[in-house]
Amino acid sequence: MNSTKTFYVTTPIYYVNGMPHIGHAYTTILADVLARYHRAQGDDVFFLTGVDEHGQKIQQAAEDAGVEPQEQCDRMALHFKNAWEKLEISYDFFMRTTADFHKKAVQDVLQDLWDKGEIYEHEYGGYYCVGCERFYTTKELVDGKCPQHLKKPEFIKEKNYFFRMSKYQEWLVNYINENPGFIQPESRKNEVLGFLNGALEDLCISRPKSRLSWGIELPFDKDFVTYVWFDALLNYVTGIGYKQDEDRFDKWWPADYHLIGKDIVTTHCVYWPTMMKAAGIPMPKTIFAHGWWMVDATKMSKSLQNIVKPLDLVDKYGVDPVRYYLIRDMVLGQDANFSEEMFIKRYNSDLANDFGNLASRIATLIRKNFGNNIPKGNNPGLDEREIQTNGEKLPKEVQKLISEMRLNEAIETILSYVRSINRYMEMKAPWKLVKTDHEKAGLVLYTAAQGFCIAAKLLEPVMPGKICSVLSIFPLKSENESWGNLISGEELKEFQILFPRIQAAPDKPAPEKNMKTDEDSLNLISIDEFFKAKLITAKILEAEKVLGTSKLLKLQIDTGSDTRQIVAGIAEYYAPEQLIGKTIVAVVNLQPAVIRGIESNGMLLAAKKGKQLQLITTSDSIEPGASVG
Ligand code: ME8
Repeated sequence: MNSTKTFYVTTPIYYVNGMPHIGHAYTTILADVLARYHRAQGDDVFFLTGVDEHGQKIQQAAEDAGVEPQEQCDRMALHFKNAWEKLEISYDFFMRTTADFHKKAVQDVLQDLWDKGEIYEHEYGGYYCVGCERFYTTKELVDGKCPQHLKKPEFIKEKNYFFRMSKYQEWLVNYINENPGFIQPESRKNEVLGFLNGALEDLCISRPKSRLSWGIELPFDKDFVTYVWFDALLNYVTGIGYKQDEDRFDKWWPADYHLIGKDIVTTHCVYWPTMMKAAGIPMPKTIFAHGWWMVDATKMSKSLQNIVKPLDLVDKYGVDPVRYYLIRDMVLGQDANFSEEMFIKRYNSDLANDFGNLASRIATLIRKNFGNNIPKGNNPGLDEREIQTNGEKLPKEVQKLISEMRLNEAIETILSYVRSINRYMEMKAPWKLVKTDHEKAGLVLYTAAQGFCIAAKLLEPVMPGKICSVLSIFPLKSENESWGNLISGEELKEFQILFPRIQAAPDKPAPEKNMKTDEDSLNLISIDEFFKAKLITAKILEAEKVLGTSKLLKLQIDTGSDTRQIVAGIAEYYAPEQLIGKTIVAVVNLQPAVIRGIESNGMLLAAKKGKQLQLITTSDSIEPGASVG
C-alpha cells in the first residue's frame, strides 16, 4: 500500500553522562514500535533519537573521566548507538547536539529571537540545581530542595540572557485547552495546567562561560553559552532540516509524537511550546509523557545507581522478549515496576507457552502428517469461520488501540487471539483427527497456521527479529496480515523452537533431580493421582552429551504433537547414537526444569536396579503420541 501520509516520532535526546539504561531503552523501543507499525501501514516515517551533549553534567562527567568533553560525547554517543543497534532500533537519524549543523541552526534561532526582542539581558539571582541544570523558583522547591534530586540548590547571582516566556502564558493555557490531544495523557495535561495557574517567569537561556564553557556560544555575546535545554529542545526541528532545508523540514513537521518520560514534562510542555511560538514554528501534534520504570518502588536513574542495564538482559534472554516485556507490561502513562521475575513469568506464559508452543505444534503436525506441505483449508465449518472472522478483524482492532497509545492492550488483544487458536487446536485435536479424517485435520492445521501468521505479523513491530524468522518458514503470498495469504501445497521450512522456556527463579538453577531408585520408599497413591501424569510414546530424534557432565544427555523427542527437549540422566548407560529412532515412554506434563542451564520439558521412563538401567521402549509400529497407561 502506498500512501503519502507522514509520521514523525521523536525520543528525548539522552544525556551522555552515563550508560543507557532500561528507562532510555523503553522510550526508544516505544518510538521504534510506533515507527514500525506506521511503516507497516505504508506511512512515510521519520524516527529521530540521539544524545544531548552540552551543559554542566557533561562537562562534569568529562572532568571525572579525565577527558575532553568532546571525547566524552564521542565515546558515549557510540555506547548509545551500539545499544540501539542491539535493541534493533530502526531510527532514521541519530541526533548529536555537537554537530555543526545543529549548533549553527540554534545560533540562527537565538539571533532571530534577539533581533525580535524576545530575548533580553538581565542581572538575576536564583536557585540553581546542577543536576537539573536549571534555576528553580522558590514555589517549585519542596522544603527548599529540588524535587527531582532532593538536594538544596545553590543561590546564584549573575548577568544572564532571558527569553520572554511569561508573555506566552495566556496563549499557552488557551492552546492546551483548545487542543486536548496536545499533551497526553490527560493527567500530564492537568499537571501542566496546574503549573500554569501560577505566574510564569521568563526563562534564563544563557550560562556565563566563566561558570560553564561547554555549550553553544550565544551569537550576540561570546562570553556566554546557551542553556542546555534551549539547545536540546531545538533538536526536534534541527534534526529534520530547520534553518537548513525548508522542504525537508516542511515534509516532516509538525511532529506526530514527542515521546518523553514524565520527568521532563515542564521543559517539553512549557518551555518548548513557548519557544516555538516565539520562533514562529507550528506546534507538534502530541507530546506524550509515559511513566517511570521503577525498581522496588523507586525510580531508576543514573544518580540513584539502581539501574537495570538493557544489554545485560538482552544478552541473557534475547532482544525480542525484552522488547515484548517492556511494551506489554507498561500501561502508557502509568509507572511500572521492573522485575526479572515478572519478566520471566511474562516470557513463559505469553511467549513460550501461548505463542511459541502454537507455532511448534503447527509445524510438527504439518511435518509429520502432511509431508511438510501446508494442507488445504477447504470446507471451513463454524469454528474455522470464527477463527477467520476474528483474524480478519484483528489488524483494525490493533491499529485502533495503537492510535490511542494503548500498546499493552494491543498486544494483549493479539495474544488473546493466539490463545483462542490454542483452544481451537485442543478442541479439534488434529493429532488424533488425522487418523480418521486426514482432510479435516488439514483444515484445522491450515486454519491454525493462517491465524498464527496474522497474529505473528501484528507482533512484528514489537519483536522484529523472531517474527521475521518464524514468518519466513511459512509460504505466504504477501507481506501483509490478510486471511488467505498462506499458500496450501507449498512447503513449510525448517522450524526452530522460538522461545525455550526459562526456569522460574532467575539465576537459581533448579535442583538436578535424580531418577527415582528402588531404594525409594513406596508410598501408596490413588488411581487418580497416577493418571495425573500424562505418559505417552515418543520418538527420539536427536541425542547429544551435555558438556561438563558424565551423566546427562540432551534429547529432542517427537511427542506426536510437538518436538521438545528433555534432559535425561542416562549418559552412563547409552551412547547418544544408540538412542536415535527409539520409541520411548515419556511423561509430558511435568513442569519444565532447567538442568545445568538446559531446559528440560518432560522425563523419560527407565527401569533401574543396582548398576543396570534400561529405557522403557515400545515397538516402532506404535506412533509417537500414543497414550500409555
Ligand atoms: O532528560 N523509566 O535526558 P536523560 C522510564 N537530555 N523512562 C525513563 C526512566 C525510567 N526510570 N529514566 C529515564 C534528559 N527515562 C534530557 C532530555 S530532550 C530535548 C532532552 C527516559 O538522559 C525518559 O524518556 O535524563 C526520560 O524522559 C529520559 O529517559 C530522560 O533521559
